[in-house]
Amino acid sequence: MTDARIAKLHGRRVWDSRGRPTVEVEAHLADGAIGRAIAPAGASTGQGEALDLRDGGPRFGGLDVHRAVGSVNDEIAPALLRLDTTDQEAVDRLLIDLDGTPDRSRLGGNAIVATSMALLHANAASADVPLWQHLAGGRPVRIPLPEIQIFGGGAHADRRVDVQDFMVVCPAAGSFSEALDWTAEIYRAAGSLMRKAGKAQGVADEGGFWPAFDSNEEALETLTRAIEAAGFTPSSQVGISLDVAASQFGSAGRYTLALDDRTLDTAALIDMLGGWIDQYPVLSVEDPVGEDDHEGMIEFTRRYGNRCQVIGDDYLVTNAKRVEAAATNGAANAVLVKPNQAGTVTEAHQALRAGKEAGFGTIVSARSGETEDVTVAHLSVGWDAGQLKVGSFTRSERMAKWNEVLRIEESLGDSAEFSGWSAFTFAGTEPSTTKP
Ligand code: 2PG
Ligand code: MG
Repeated sequence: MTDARIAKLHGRRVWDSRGRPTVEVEAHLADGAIGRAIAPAGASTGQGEALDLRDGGPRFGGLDVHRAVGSVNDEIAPALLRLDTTDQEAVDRLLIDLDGTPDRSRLGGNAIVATSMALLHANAASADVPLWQHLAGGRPVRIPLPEIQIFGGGAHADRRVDVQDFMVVCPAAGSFSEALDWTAEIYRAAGSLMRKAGKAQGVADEGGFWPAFDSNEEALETLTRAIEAAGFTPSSQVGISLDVAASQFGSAGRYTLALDDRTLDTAALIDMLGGWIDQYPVLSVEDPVGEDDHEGMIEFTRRYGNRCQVIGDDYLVTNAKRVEAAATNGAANAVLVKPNQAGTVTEAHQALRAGKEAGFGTIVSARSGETEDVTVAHLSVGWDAGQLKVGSFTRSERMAKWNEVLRIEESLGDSAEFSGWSAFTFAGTEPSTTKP
């Protein structure tokens, strides 16, 4: 018989993909159901994000998490013991109140998000359904369009190029599985173009190539040629998605490019990005200007928001109120949803729902510091996000998520609907189902 009351909550210290300590929480319910989740960690974090609790001091660069693990075992576990977990919103509300700070700095965003996600998993296990299905609650879902990194830059590759993520999207693929097939070919083609040009240097934080390019444009050029070399038509079949993560190289009005030591004002940065949209098959741009550059976001969206997706990540920090304000001001047309940026599962869902209500595109996203945890794969399907971003097409902490969506797609059989072009909500999207 189902009994979703908490019998035991246990926090432990584990390690993430950058070799840094992080928090895992295991939740045991009275009926024997178990849920487990691990907190991820960002490198290019927005100012409004929930704060991780780190130990400070000399060990592991101050990044150890004994205090956050202590929050779970010494405070959260006793407070939540015997609580019925069926209502995730009520559980998350309790976690938020228990912490008592606006940025989760007392108990730690890492402790809280791992607990929130572990309880969500336990609840799905108690109901004996896969997590995505538990979240969907019978509503129709789509299998997300994957945004997959080919080159890493910015804060994830020592600023070798300014742009943080050079990604591909394959909206014309017939299924998620086919989109991965296409991406695998493009990734191989990009690798061979780079080796031929002597530009292969290593691997960035999320597993994409760490390029020895001399300019952002060289990365865009190489990526476009890789799409073609793999046999696909840029734009109508495969597009480029960029995470500029502009807060990493400037703030309102003043941006300094690492490669040629140029300083741009907001208008010049927008012009430069606009030039890329004109010249390359760019379908999506994330954080085109700094997180404090409201006017810049509005201007960029006004000029290019009908030609490409404009995503707020650092700018919106998975916050429903900020999404509503951005919709009112026309300061983006899509929202990136990161559970640990919001703090709890419920708050992340609120931000996603606010995005949908505004007609925004919605993208569930992992972080640059990740683990084998595949929660985001289930959130993207169960919440019908339309898109999923988890980094590159290498490294098991990334592949674990792509592979989990493959399993979900297979389990749905003929009823699986791939979001494809429907993932994009900006005006002017041209549907195409052309295959190579
Ligand atoms: C982002 C993410 C993932 P980070 O900026 O979108 O690429 O990076 O987790 O470092 O914030
Ligand atoms: Mg980002």
